[in-house]
Amino acid sequence: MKFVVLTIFPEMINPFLENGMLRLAVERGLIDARALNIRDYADGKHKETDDKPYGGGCGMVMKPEPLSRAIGAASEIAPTAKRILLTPQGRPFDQAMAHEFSATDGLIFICGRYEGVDERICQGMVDEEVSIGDYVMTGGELAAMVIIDAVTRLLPGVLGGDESAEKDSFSGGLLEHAHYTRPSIFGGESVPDVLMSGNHAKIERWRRETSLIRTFLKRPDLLEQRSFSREEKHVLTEWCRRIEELVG
Ligand code: 4FV
Repeated sequence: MKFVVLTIFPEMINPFLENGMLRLAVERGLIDARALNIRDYADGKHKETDDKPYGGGCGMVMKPEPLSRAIGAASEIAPTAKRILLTPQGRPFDQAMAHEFSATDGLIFICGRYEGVDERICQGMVDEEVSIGDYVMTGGELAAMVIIDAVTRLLPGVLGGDESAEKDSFSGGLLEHAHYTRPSIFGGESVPDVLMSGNHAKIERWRRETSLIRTFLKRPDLLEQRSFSREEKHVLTEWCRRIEELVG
């Protein structure tokens, strides 16, 4: 899978690609990721990539010419890649979109700075606008890295055998169950006995049940659109029964 990040700060991106899971994915040839400096496609001795906004007002806007050339160069590297503009106005990024993107063969990220990019780029050279959250950052670079990370870990062969994306939070629409490791007692708190029982059927049921209850307690919104299995209905009604018993 190819990732091309268009930015005026490639030095923000390269260390990210040279560490951890991303470095392994590059070394295993599972991804081809690079940053292109938009300034390399700017004109004049000052290589301006931004200018004052027409109509006045504060802040600067990214110029269309350097961006359009950089997008052209990126499309030569990854001809079928989706061209994504990172912006608070975009489609909210989530695990479902991460899976959707992981099924494509490439993504080109346009990282805005200042007030944003000239609208003629948005209209003519962008396939999708994506937002990582309802807040305003100083640039799109962090958003590009968030998406590259969440997508790359879904690619076959990236997460080793002992790690799998299948049991992720949000896969199956539920938050992940609690995790414990040695020591068995820490801060006076012991690990739930079921996890020490070696009874995998019981362990799997405990994990499904705690995922469901944690989701109910922490992110009930995730359950609104969700249909429940017979076991899940039983777990939730059992909890309601106990609560009603408690409150009498
Ligand atoms: C953003 C977000 C974001 C807005 C102006 C870049 C900045 C600057 N990108 N999700 N939230 N972008 O705040 O994706 O150009």
